[in-house]
Amino acid sequence: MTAEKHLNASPNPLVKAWVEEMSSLCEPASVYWCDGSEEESVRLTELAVRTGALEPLNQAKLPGCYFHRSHEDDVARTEHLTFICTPQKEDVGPTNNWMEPSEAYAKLREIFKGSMAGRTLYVVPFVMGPAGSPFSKVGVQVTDSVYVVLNMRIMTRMGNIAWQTLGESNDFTRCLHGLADLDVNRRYICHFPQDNTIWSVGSGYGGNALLGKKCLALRIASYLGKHEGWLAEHMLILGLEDPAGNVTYVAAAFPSACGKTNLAMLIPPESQSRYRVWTVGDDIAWMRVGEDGRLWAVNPEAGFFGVAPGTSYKSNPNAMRTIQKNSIYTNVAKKPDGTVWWEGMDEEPPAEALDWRGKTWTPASPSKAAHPNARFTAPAAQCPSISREWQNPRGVPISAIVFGSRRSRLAPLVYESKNWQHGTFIGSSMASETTAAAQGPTGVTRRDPMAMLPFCGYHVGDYFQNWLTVGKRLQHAPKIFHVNWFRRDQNGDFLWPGFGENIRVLRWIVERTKGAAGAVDSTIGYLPAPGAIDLSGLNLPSSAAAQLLAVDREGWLQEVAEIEEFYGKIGDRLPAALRQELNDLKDRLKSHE
Ligand code: SAT
Ligand code: MN
Repeated sequence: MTAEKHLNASPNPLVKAWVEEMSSLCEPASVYWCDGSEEESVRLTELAVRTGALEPLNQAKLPGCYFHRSHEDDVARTEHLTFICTPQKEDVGPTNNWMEPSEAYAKLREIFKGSMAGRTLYVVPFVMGPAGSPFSKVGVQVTDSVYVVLNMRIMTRMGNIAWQTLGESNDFTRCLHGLADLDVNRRYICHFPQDNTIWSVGSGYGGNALLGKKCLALRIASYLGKHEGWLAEHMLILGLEDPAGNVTYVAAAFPSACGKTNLAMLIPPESQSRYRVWTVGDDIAWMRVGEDGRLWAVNPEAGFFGVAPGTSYKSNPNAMRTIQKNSIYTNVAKKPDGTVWWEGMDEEPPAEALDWRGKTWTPASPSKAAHPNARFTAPAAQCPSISREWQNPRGVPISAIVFGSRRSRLAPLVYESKNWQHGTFIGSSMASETTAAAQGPTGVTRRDPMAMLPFCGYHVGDYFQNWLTVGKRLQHAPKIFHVNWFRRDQNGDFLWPGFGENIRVLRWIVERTKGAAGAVDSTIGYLPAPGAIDLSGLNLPSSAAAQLLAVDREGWLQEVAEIEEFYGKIGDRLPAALRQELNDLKDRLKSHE
């Protein structure tokens, strides 16, 4: 593994020059160019085991599976340490942290300087998007974390395919990542959209470190999408197959840890078994206007980085089956037999285990065995419900877009927007309760437009405008919906059973896109007509059904006031059309006294 041996791995002189520059900054002992081969994966996994970055799990029960424990204060994305670096502060808008690019480069250069002494710098070439797709983008990540390399190998198309895709072009995202001393006070995740560059230091975790994911496929890609006329969204993509065998594609945005993976892999209950859900993606959608005037989507990723706690054979059997082999488990609990456990796995808690910190845990322990944001990394191809179309370079045509939030009150189970502009308004003004996917308090309601609050790489007002502009180019625009599985009753219990039963709501959504299924007009949009959602066999009390679809006028007027406050922060880059939608909503609510 000498620098010499691998320096010719990329035929692209621009890549070579950039890697040399990064290497002279970080001063690693050696440079290793990844080729993405199976043989390489075996070798790097062995190395990771030798150095302690990975522990092998029980290879008879979980073949090819490994376990990783991250640093105790490096277990989730750190939004307050994430920056968009543009020359003008105004360009990042009110929802992003800003740093001036030369200041950011200087600050991070200080931390990177010599930080890889005695270590290996891995060059990880990768493609986001299916091979040969016009959607796809190339990135090159250099990193000193072998755990990151092995995760990138699952999450992206990694290796020589990237050099073939890139050719002699300069069109690649330059991703520099280093663990440095994992000091939270020297942790920065900086994006330089104008330079197509990402520098991340001081974290080895998920969205902070796997730079193809949130950093490239959302923050940088959303900026590219603005300039190139497409959408990069925090959305799952699924196909719903009806009993006649027709598949309708739906893209759905939910904030992190709100059930995107579960919805994307849904298995209908027995009573709905004539329907089937096919998984195209569980986290990110890149969407373009096709020549046919429809919206086409690809999943830029090749794997799932899913939340483990709560995942069980009951809540998500497809995910459980996906992660039985060739997967990396991060911050879960480890059982004495070398298998894994987490809260909500729906299996007897082990009498004794090692918790995510590596300490002995028993069911009597006051703390959780797995970190609430513990994760699995698994190849998408292993998913039993993976769609036949998931690697189609053309993508899949989207008939419905769904915005989903986690709200104990107010937002009904489902409603439909009147048109693209109204749907954009609904997405732009959505709010959700925070989860363990990001550091900070959980359960706090915050505006999270299109579930992109932490991921929009430029001014949120311009982002809304891009939605409206893309919509104008769509001759056959998808219908836009809002869902909320998380509404609670006065006792704090969930009103809706969720999980597999969500198929009933998906069916209504898909039927609406075909002009079927009944709806009634309301002040906030179209609600399902009584009986339009199939509730047979659910045993849902009729009061729950009514509560799920209730529009609480007082609550919505309060909501309007909060949206006004949020819109106020956006300032004059807020599209006038959205302000108009807000005023119209307010008028409708007021006139219904
Ligand atoms: O840590 S990640 O950003 O990759 C996962 C998530 O928060 O959605
Ligand atoms: Mn996500």
